[in-house]
Amino acid sequence: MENTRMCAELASNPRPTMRRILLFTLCACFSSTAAEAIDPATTLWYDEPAESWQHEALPIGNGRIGAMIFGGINHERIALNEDTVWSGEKHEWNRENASKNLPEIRRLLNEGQYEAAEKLVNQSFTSTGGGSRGGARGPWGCFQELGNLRIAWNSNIESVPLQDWKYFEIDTSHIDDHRHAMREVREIVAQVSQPGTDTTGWTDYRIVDGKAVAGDRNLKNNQRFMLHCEIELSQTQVDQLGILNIGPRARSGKVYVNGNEVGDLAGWQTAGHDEFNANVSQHLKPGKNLIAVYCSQYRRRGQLPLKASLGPKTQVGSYQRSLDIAEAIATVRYTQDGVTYTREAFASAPDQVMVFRFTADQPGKLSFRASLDRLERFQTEAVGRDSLLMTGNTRANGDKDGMQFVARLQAQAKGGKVSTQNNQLIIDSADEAILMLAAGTDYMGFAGRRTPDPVAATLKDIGNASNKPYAQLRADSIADHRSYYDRMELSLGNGDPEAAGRAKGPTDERLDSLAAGKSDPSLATLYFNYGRYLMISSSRPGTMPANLQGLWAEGIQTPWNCDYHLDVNVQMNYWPAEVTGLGDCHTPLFKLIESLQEPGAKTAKTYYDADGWVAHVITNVWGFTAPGESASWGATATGTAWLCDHLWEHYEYDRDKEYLKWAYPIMKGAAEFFVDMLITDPDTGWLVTAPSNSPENSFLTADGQQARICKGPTHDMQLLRELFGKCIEASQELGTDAKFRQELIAIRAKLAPNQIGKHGQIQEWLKDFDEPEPTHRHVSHLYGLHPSDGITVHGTPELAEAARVTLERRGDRSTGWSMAWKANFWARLHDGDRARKLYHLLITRGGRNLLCQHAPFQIDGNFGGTAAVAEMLMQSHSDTIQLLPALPTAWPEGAVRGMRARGGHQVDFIWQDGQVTHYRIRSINPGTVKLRVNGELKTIETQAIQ
Ligand code: FUC
Repeated sequence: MENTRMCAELASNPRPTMRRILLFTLCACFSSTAAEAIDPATTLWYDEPAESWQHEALPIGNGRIGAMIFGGINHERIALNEDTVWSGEKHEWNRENASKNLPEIRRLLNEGQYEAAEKLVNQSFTSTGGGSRGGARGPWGCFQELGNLRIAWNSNIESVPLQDWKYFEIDTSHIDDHRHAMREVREIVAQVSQPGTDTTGWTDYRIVDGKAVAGDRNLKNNQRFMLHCEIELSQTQVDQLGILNIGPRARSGKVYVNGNEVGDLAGWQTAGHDEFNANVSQHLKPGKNLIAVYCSQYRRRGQLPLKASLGPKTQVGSYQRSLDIAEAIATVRYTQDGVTYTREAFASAPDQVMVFRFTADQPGKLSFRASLDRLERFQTEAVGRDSLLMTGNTRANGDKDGMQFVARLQAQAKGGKVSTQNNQLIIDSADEAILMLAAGTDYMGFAGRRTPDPVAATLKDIGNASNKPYAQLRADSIADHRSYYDRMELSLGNGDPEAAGRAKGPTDERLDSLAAGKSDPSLATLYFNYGRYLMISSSRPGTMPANLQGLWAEGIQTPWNCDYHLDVNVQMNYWPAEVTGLGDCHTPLFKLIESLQEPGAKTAKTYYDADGWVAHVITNVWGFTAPGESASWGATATGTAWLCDHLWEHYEYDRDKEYLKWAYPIMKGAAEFFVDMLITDPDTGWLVTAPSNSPENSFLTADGQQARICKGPTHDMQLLRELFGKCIEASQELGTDAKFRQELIAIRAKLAPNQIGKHGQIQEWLKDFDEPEPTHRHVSHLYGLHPSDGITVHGTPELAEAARVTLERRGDRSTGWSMAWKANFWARLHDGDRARKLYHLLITRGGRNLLCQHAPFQIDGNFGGTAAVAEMLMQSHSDTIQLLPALPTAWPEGAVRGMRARGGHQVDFIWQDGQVTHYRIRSINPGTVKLRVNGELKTIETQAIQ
């Protein structure tokens, strides 16, 4: 239990009076949750299975391999991932001789001809080969699913396959008026989903064994279809059947049974699974039944649904699906026909396998089939009597084979029998069954497993793991996870008795209550803890860095290729790492940064004829560093400076000079690039970047041009002040590069400063342009407020006030990550209540599984949310530790153990009635620190960390 652990740790390390007071009070703070079976601050749970991968399924991961667990009763889908499964390949994206166009682009910018400059950038200064636009099918590539482990439970009742369909295309292309076309579609759908519909003129469409054998055709963009299937059911079938399954490729649309709408085929831009399962038993009747599906396509091509069946309805009780984030174990439990079934799942880092255990409280009750599949390009074969091997290749470019991927599954059973049949594993009448899954690819890039033979590597993994008893695998996995997770602890209390009561409910009900304005401080703690859980699960030393969805992806074409965006997203992923004690989980990002130097040096030469190295807005696992394919967003070159801030921050928290010796040359190379790239703005004499964008935003000039390409946006200048400043500090720390340091000091002084614009806001561009979209999601010109510290409440109050105006003008509601960033901004402005408001918006507008929704699912907001709570409770920028700088009034009491502060400190503190009552600061190098606490600024001596 939370309090016991915290007390035990403190007790094992006796200290003078302050320590005893802390010990006593921390125990009191955490005692109210001690007796609960489910800790509401560390457990997500639900009373029904998940249907949606991105909104409901629960993630597990060991940093490298992971899964999303649905907890289906008759059919369980476990969506699998491995962190290197990428399509694409190495490619030359730099545009030859691009730098020849630089003088003209800059001339146009200097003359205020922004539209013309943008046109020229589009023609001559973007990446070649379509850049990221080719997605999963081009060389740029895309992170994608490994596949699915599917478990089908045996049932005495036969499913009815739905094989004979008819379809027709709804053609509204002759109607010019969009609204009229939509109305017509709705009318047609309403008519033909009714029983008794005339289907003359419809085309036959027959599916056998999951394949269309007649009427097969692809959906094109924006085509709309109706599908119809008639089935005759007996009274017995109506009594026993009821779960309608349709999938996996329908993208979006609706499903009707006998004229009743029974649900949506949800989808966004991925060609994902989104299998539709719904209990339709109340709509079935003896005799003829009509099932109708309306399908429409959002952006990408897909196919008509290929699998459809009507399965047995299930009588289950006491269903519970949960994820314990302190132990990293997912559990599904339910009772069926008097038997209680329990499934446990975890991704073990020490053993490099995912483990799934199935038990029942009566012998011989476990009978199921397990299979491995993927949306494309795979084969699954049985190996021996107890294993399956799925192999395939992603696409390198078009149909050419790319990297090889492997998933290997092995079954063990107590009692009963394990066999293979039709490339499936059959578990028959077992008392207990364990499935182990190993995975890998032959990607040999900057991180990941790096094996040329993933078939052999996975065989070894399974061999090693299967020699360990389950209890040992489980205990080792928990101990390993806890070695990260337990480094920090937070309590925001449980709130009043009503709030504490609500906190006992399922997570989705807690979300509804929070959205209705009811307080639940332990849900705020849960979301904070979940960010740490997701970090430990998706980014560990040696793994790939967490991408846009961490480690989890569904389908082949994933949103934004699930890549690394360098203009906020990948950085936000790592905001909570250092402060919450997970500095080693930060290191995969450093390997990515290191790997960009070589391709980035080529890009620096080709585009800017500059030394050093540079990357722009996006990168992938193939070393992409060129500008993005469109001038509207692709020209920002300071993503590299932002990445280097992370290199420095790691040093700030750890004070490890050996590490700094490794990191400094990378930072220096980034700075050298900007030294060459900067130009003097003829109007002001300031040094500015050109060309650039204020990330992804556009502006209106006084003469009515709408443009995005500019010079010296505030964001760039804040970043460069910081990069140069950190290089100056680092070279001093290392006693090196005195000459370069002097050069940087001189250049830094000439960088365009922060300016306050006509609304009293921080000006976003060098000139005070108007914004066509004042509520744009990016708030890049407040980089100086957070994560940087160029703008602070105490140091630059006027700029802090201007930052507040900027935030008011931007508004609160936005994409997931944008709200997370705003929570951090408000914390830096010391407005705890506003920060909490943004944090709650982020939580309540996310998935039921607490995954942040951009939408779609994008993990940066989860990490940004965790970082925001840390910023509300403790800040350590500008050489001062501040306790409770932005405490929301709704969190009047709480406790923190093990938060990290810049300078190499660990901070514990307790507060009551909004006032810090106890604190303790321990340091790697004990000495004096400046501390702001309860409105007082003082200098204190710190203790050594033991
Ligand atoms: C940037 C953002 C988008 C999105 C994408 C992945 O382009 O502007 O909102 O988060 O990254």
